[in-house]
Amino acid sequence: MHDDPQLGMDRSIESQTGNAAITSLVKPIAHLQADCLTKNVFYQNYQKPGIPVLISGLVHLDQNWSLDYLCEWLGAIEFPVRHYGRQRYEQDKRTWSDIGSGVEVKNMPFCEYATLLKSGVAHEQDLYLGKCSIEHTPLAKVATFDQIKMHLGLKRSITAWNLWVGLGGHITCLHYDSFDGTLLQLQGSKRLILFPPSQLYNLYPFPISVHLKNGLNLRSAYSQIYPDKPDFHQFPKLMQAFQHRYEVILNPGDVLYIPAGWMHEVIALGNEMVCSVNRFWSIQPFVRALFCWSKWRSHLGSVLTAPYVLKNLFTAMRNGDRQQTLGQLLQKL
Ligand SMILES: O=C(O)CCC(=O)C(=O)O
Repeated sequence: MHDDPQLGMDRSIESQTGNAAITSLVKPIAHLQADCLTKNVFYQNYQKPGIPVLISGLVHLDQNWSLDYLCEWLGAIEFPVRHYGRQRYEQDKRTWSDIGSGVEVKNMPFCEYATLLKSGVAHEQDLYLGKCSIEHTPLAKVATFDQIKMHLGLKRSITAWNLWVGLGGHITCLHYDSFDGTLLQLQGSKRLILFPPSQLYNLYPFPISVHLKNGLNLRSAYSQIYPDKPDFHQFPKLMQAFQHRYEVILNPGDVLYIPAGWMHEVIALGNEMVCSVNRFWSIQPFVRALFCWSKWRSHLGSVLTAPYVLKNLFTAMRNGDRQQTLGQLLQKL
């Protein structure tokens, strides 16, 4: 199974490390128009070997997915908004105690979040509405994202469609998922940096033992490095990973297929609201799932959360706030 395709013209980038500039290549992701992509071509060339592909023209967005439009549909519905805080990006990630869905969240109606986006508070505090299911919202009725499932012949979804809303400048840090994903851009643009599964250990993922101490707050699926400001002294194996660095820009209507195990960092571009939806799918064919070490590694990490989860539940039961603790745990899953 090859997971590092030569898909087009490479571009070189320079990174500064101490006094030396390191030149490495950036590889483009394959980019196809939906009408050139049959189910069979998608399966044989991308899904079966587990190779990302950018597809344009698959979804026709007949409205502007502006903040006002989202407010019309979601206004009073409460969502957990993640509070990342800007200062964390100045720190060494090895000092972090939470990441991704493990960070502190505040539940608020969508319209309140929209006000924070407009006032600049969301930018100052790096607030992000990440991976929120739209299944039980009115948006599920208007959104016709299932064209993606039909066109690509995807089977067995693991999640419903999830909403991601934030401001340009927000970064979803380098991580991999245990399932295949389809990310559809609705408003604004995103830049993604990707690395194939073969580079997992050259990207310094948090060890799975972090789950013993931090439960689901810190995730072993995340990398400890910053791909846009790499520190080759602290993380020397990164030089090898950078020979396998891919980049792609997602614009409204574009769909990116991200196979399980591919590390990806997602950077929202511009200064305005940026919005996408994604959905996770079981890995097909089964043989790719079987040999997807990243997936097994994540499952092992989840098993290691057990002592932390039990300890917290036990404490919550003693303090009488079992329901709140259970709710918080479920939100992190
Ligand atoms: O859009 C984002 O911020 C993150 C999306 C993502 O990580 C994914 O689709 O797998």
